Amino acid sequence: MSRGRRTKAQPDLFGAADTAAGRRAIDGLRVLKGFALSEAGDLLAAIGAVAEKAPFRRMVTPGGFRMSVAMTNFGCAGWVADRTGYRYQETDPESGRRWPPMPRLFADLAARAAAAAGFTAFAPDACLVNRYEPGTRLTLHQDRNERGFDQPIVSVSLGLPAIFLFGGKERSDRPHRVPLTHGDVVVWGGPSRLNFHGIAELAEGEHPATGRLRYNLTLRKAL
Ligand code: MD6
Ligand code: FE
Repeated sequence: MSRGRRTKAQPDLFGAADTAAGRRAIDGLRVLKGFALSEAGDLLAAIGAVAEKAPFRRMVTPGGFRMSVAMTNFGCAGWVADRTGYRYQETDPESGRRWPPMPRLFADLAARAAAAAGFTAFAPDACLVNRYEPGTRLTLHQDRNERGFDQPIVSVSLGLPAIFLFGGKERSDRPHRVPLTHGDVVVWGGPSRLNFHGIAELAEGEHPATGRLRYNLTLRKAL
């Protein structure tokens, strides 16, 4: 990764992204432990507000499977799945209206996290919100519906802990297991941008901020 190269070692930023085999971090993946902790309450309040305008829904994949994770979007573009495919679109297919605008807080946080990982001037136009209950999971996938892959993706974890599965270029590559907890921010870009990844089945639990739920925000430059 050329733009994402950090100039000096910040071991705590790598933290959980270290491989079991050694201290080497996973290429292109930065885990900023607790980066969003002080803003978590505001982020959750905003998620509650968006859900009133664009309710969480479980989308159906082109293969005909209903996803176990419920989703909604903020921003100029929202990620959707239906029987015809996966794409970003400017309107919510449930209502026909535009997605609720991205709160300033989200774009600011994403830009700060991206900068901390070496990506300057990140300006997201899409924020996908995932909601997990214990027992739900996100199978290995690639994020390739964005128009370009030079910008990173900034991902914020809230509520129940999860294991982020970070695989390779092939679906069959055995993934690393990266634990993510409330307030963690992942910045991902560069050479592994198109690697397969997912979320392991969420364990049963109760979180003071979200109860029996995990939320994940992924902020992207989609258009
Ligand atoms: C999640 N995240 O954490 C699922 N994709 O709920 C993703 O699929 C993801 O965290 C691209 C970049 C960062 C991510
Ligand atoms: Fe993804």
